[in-house]
Amino acid sequence: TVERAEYDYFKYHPMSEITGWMAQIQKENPDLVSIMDYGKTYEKRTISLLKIGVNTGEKKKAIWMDCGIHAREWIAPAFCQYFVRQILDAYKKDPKMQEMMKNMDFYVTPVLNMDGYIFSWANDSTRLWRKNRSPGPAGCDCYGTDLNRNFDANWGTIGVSFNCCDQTYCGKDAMSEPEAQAVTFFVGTRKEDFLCFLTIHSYGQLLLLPYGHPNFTAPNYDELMKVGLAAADAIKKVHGMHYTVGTSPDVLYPNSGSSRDWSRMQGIPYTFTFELRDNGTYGFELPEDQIKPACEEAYSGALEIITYAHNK
Ligand code: ING
Ligand code: ZN
Repeated sequence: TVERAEYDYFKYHPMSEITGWMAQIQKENPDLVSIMDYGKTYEKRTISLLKIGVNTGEKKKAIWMDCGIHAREWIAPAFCQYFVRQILDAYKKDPKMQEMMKNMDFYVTPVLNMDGYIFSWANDSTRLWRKNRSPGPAGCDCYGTDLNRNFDANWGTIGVSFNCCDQTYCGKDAMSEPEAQAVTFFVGTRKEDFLCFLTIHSYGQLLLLPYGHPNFTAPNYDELMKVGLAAADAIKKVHGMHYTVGTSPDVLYPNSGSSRDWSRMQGIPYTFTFELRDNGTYGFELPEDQIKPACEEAYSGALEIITYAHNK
């Protein structure tokens, strides 16, 4: 047999390697992991997720995690991969993870905005690409819609741009983009199952809760704050890093059309945006030697939220 080089979780990987990694994880864990294709990008790439859990034959609760909705935030796909490895490893020895994987399925999308991610790998001048790669409307020569402004959650009302050249261009209509449609359809058709919707970004070291629109307050705002603060405490214990918890208007600025707001409006109770390291020293170009600590602390925070949701 040919010895396969071990996957390096502490380097950034191009899309082709991440796709290969997904296949490898499925092959190595056939009883726990399956790959589901649930949409196409603008450039017709297949969007896939890993479904991870024990096949009990019963109806199960579910956890959503997506990474890489913004192309340049490379630590996010690295985190999704680390997260998958950690829960599969924990399953082997940790009775709590065994219990959680019996009761819940984890749906993890390592790279949602695949076209943008590939573009950000193309050369130095495209490294900081954020949006997807769909062309603008007639008369506008720029490319890309901000997928985290394109969801059907008070779409186009605040914290967005209607200029297709801007970083926060919200698209022609709510849900105009195939990547946003894919998440909407997949999660929307199973919304009663999902306890958590975790969407992973960088940077800023924040745990953001709904809503991004300042006129609306989540019905469980107090509980979300409590859980978010517990997650920030868990994060701090790992490497001493400080994460700020709150809604985006309270912490930074308001926005509309985010996937987190949409998922909360669908009735999913525990919805958070993670903004991973750092605080701006390196920004989107977080050095590879910080991948490990960034993932370790974020794993601890995510697990705090997931465990709370499971036990509730
Ligand atoms: N931040 C997210 C964005 O979509 C966000 C979330 C929204 C943060 C509003 C703060 C205020 O802009 C990044 N980094 O993408
Ligand atoms: Zn982002």
